Amino acid sequence: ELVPLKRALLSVSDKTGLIELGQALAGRGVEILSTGGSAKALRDAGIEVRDVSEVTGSPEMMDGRVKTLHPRIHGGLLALRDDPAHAQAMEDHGIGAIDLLVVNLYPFEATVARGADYAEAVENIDIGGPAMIRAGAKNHDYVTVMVDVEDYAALLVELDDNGGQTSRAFRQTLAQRAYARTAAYDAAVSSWMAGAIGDVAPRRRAVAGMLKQTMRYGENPHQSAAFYTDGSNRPGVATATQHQGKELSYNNINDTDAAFELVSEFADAGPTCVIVKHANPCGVAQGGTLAEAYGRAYDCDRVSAFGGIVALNRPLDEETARAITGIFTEVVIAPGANDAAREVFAAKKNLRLLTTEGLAAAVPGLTWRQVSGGYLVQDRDIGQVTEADLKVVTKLSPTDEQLRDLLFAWTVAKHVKSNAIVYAKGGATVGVGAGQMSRVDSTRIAARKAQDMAEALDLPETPTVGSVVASDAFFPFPDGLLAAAGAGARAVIQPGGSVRDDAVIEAADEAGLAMVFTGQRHFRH
Ligand code: 93A
Repeated sequence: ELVPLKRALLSVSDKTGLIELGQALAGRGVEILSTGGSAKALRDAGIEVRDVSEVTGSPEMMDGRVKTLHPRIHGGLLALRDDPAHAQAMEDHGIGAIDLLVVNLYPFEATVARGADYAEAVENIDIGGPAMIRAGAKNHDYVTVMVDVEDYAALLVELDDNGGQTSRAFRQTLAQRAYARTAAYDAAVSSWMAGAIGDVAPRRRAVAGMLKQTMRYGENPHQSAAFYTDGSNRPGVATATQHQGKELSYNNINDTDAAFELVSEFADAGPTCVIVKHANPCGVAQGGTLAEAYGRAYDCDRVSAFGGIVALNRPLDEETARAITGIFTEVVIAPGANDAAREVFAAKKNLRLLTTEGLAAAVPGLTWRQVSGGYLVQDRDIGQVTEADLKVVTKLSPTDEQLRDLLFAWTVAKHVKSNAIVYAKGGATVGVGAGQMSRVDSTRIAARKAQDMAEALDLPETPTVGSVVASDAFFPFPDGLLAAAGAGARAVIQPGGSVRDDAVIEAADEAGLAMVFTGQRHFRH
C-alpha cells in the first residue's frame, strides 16, 4: 500500500518548479537521477544529482534522441519489487528501482502552435518521455509518476502525511493523469500530422476510441464521417446489436442516442416510448402496454414522428412491432426484442432494429464539444429531481396526478434542446416546443402543435387543455407562463431563480395555476 520514496528520476523540458522540487526531495534523502538539461539546472542550484548516462553506462546520443531508453531505466520503472524473479533480474543486471518519475514532455504542442516547420515539429516529438511515463504509470503499485508541474506540491503534502511514503490511491490518481497526458500528446501529434499531409478524413484523423464504422457521409452529404466506440462497453447506440436494415447514418446515430438516453430515464417506470426527430423528442408516453405507450407517443405529433427514431424501455413485443410498422420509421432501439416482434419487422427491410443489453445508466462522465481552436468539456447532465426537491410557490398546490405529470414533463424537458417547453397529460407529452431563441416562442409552438393534432385527429378539445407544462429554465417574464395558461395548462414546473420570480408567481396565482420550482436547470444545446 504505502511505498517509500528512495529514488527519483527527474527529466523535464519545462523546468518550472524543478529546483524547489529537487531541493524538497534531496532534503528528504531521496536520491535524484536526471537527464542532461534537467541535471545541469539541479546541479547549478547546488543539488546532488546522478546523471542518467552514468546509471546506464551509456552516453546520451543522437542529439538526445536516446538518453533514457535503457533497461537500467525501464527495468527500474517496470520491475515488480515483490516478485523474486524480477528482483533477481534487477540484481543480475544492475538495475535500481525508481520510485518517483517526474517528466515534462518536449513541448510539441507549443512548437507547432508557433508555426515551426515540419522538421522542427518532428524533432519535438518526445519518445523517451512518454515511454517512461507509460512504464511508470503501468507500475503504479510501486511508482509515482508526475507529468504536471501543478502536482508537485501535492506530492510533498502526500510525503509529509505518510512519513515519506506515497499511498496507492495517490499513485493511481497520478497514473490516470499520466495516461491522459500521453494520449493527448499523441493525439496532438496525429492531428498535426493529418493537417501537414492534408488528410482530414475523420476515419483517420479522429484519435479517441476505436473505429466502429465509417459512414458514407456525415450530417450532410459533403461531409465525411466515422463512428468510434469509447471502450466503456455501456449499453447504447455504440454497442447495440443491429438485427436488420441499412447501415446507420450519422444522423440516425445521433438521433438514436438522444432517444435511448431519454427512454433510459424511465428504467423504473412502466412501459414507455420515446419518438425522436432531429435529436428532439416529438412524442414521449407511458402506457399500460408498450404498444399503448407507442400509440400515445405517436399521437403527440404524428407529422414529426414520420421517419423518426423509436426507443423503448423494455423489449420489443409483437403488438408494439405491428403498431410501429404502421408508419415509416428509421430506427427502433430497445433492450431486446422477441422472435414474434422480429418476424413482424422482417417484412420491413429498411427498418433498422437495434437491441441493447439493458438501458443507459445515469453514471457520471464527461461530454465535450469542439469550439474554434479548442474543446468545451463538462460533466454529463445526470441531474435528477424527485418530489422531495420540489417547492410549491403558488397558492394552489398540484394534485397528485399533476405532480406525476410535472415530473414526467420535467424529465422529458431535460432532453429537449433549449428553450424547451413540454406539455404533458396523463403520462404523455401533448406538445413539445424545442430549440427556440425565446421561451415564449417555444411555449406557443408547442401549444400550436397540440392544436394541429387536435384538428388532424378530430379531438373534442386541444390536448393542452388541463395539461401541465415544464420549462427547462426559468420564465424570465410572465409572458411565457401566461401563454401556457392560455393554452390550458393548469400546473407548471420550472427551476425558478429569475430576478422576476415574484412577478411570475403572481401571474401564476392570478391565472389559477399551481407552480413548483425544482431549483435545477436543464439547458441543452
Ligand atoms: O529524445 S527523447 O525522446 N529520448 C529519450 O530517451 C528521452 N528521455 C527523456 N526525449 C527524452 N526525454 C525527454 O527529455 C523528457 O521527456 C524531457 O522532456 C526532456 C528532458 O531533457 P533535459 O533534461 O535534457 O532537458
